[in-house]
Amino acid sequence: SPESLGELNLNHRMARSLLIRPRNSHKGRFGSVAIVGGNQGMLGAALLAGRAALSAGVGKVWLNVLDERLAVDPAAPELMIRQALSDVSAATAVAIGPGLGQDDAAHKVFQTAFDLVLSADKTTMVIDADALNIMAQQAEFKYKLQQNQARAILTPHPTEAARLLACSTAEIQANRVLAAQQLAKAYASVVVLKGAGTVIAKPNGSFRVNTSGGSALAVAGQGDVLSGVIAALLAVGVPPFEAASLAVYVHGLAGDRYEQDAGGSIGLSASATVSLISLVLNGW
Ligand code: NPW
Ligand code: AMP
Ligand code: MG
Repeated sequence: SPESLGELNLNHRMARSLLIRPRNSHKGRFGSVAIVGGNQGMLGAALLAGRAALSAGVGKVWLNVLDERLAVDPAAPELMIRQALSDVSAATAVAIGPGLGQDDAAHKVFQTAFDLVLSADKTTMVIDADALNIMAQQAEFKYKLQQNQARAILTPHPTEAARLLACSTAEIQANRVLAAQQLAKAYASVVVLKGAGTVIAKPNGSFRVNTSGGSALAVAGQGDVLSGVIAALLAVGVPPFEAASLAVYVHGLAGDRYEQDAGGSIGLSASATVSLISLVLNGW
């Protein structure tokens, strides 16, 4: 039976408590995130994910990007921008895919980051966007996730889920819970099937359906923001199913807060959502 995600439950409160900052805390206490992506024309996706991870409270963030023309993000100079193939195994959590692209370089970058995460005992990864599209083309990644259980969270939108299951987007939407459960089992990973009523599923079939968030979130870059928030929660030590569901819930609340303040659902940008993430997390 489904667990509704309409309100904060005890697990969320425990997860959120990991983000509370004791008086003597230092940045090392809050983990680190590496974002892998940002190919030509889609560097913004990596910047959004990185800024979102900072807004969610992680200690430090590296951006491994394919488009190396930007040395610093002027809006978030705390982001550490480096070459896409740089070693991610020192990060506590890695989000691979925002703006990654699907060219040969993107394939090599995905393979490298994926293998480094699996080789590092304590690192977990979010697999999103073009990293999912690459996984849909090459079965080896699925086999490796089956051999290394519970190391990844997959965050497909309905069309990415359709590519992974080799079916149509309409078929995914016709039974979203089943689709999320099938993917979670096949990839031995937590799956976040996005879109109105996001489904968060575990390999054993248990799942939650999110009730926060509305059509204000139906704009470019929101998925990239969500990836950064999930990675941040993983990095501070929240277990994967809780990290995924709390991040989805908080991201939705940010959208709801915008709709309340703006009096409608028009005009929320992914960048503005980044700032709302910390407001929502602080506001509980
Ligand atoms: P339609 O239009 O209905 O037929 P793609 P992408 C469908 C990066 N980005 N319910 C919908 O299909 C990403 O990180 C970079 C139903 C839609 O047209 C990726 O790396 C940005 N259908 C890369 O771009 C900002 C839904 O999927 C199609 C659905 C490609 O990612 C933008 C698009 O899917 C972007 O994030 C739903 N809820 N949601 C940047 N600023 O740098 C989606 N669809 O072809 O996988 O393209 O999602 O844009
Ligand atoms: P992406 O398609 O990867 O950019 O992801 C879009 C993000 O916005 C996901 O987290 C979706 O769940 C969320 N989103 C988009 N449209 C809606 C909607 N109508 N209601 C709730 N959430 C949405
Ligand atoms: Mg996306």
